[in-house]
Amino acid sequence: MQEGHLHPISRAILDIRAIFAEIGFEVAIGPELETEHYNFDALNIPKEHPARDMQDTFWVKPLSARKLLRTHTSPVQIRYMEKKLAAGIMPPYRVIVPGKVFRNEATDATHEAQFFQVEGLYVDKNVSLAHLKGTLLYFFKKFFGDDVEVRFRPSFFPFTEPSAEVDMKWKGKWLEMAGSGLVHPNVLRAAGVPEGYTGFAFGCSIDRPVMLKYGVTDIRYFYNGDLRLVDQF
Ligand code: 2U9
Repeated sequence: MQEGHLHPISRAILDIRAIFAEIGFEVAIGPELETEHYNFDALNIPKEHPARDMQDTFWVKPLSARKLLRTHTSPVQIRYMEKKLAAGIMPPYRVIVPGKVFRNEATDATHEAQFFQVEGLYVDKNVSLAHLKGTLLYFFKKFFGDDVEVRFRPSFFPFTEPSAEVDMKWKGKWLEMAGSGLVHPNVLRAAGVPEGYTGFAFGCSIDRPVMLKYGVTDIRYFYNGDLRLVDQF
């Protein structure tokens, strides 16, 4: 008998939701068609930043409307915080946002113009890098197995300060897995969060961990509709 199967990315999103639910994170979703304000301005990304170029971002016509296909799921966390505050709900906020994102770039075995991300946000009083590191170690252990290690390398993102790349040691190799940091005060301010709160955030592709975990060698297999991929899961 022919049986239906979940797409491996859908399977992974269910797994990720369950892992974060155990530590009190809720799930938010939001639009794939975004405004320049939510995708860039509210995230402290400068007007002249190269990510805003036509070469990196799919701008939607008419260009004067300043609408685009979101390049990350971060605008959803901005919308989430605004909605909570408008309802009079103060932090703590714990939320993950899994969803599709778009980048205007050439494709190859490890790059696609569409892929999935999961981002996380925790806002509270006295949030530190220790909370961030503990949360990501917990996540990678649950997703890949108990023997993984994580390490942080200093980095830069406009929306976090300080920022760190997150590497995971898996099967003896260090792999770059995520970006992260403490939420930039400008970002919390733009969302309307009162003084006295801090937060951490991270962003991780979903495609890459799924490729690693199941040995998928080309990201494009996820999007070409060939059921020989899905039938293996
Ligand atoms: C808010 C504040 C901060 C989310 C973050 C990254 C670092 C990051 C990349 C990982 C691989 C994107 O899929 S990828 O190419 N992401 O490096 N993302 S911090 O920071 C936020 C999000 C929302 C309100």
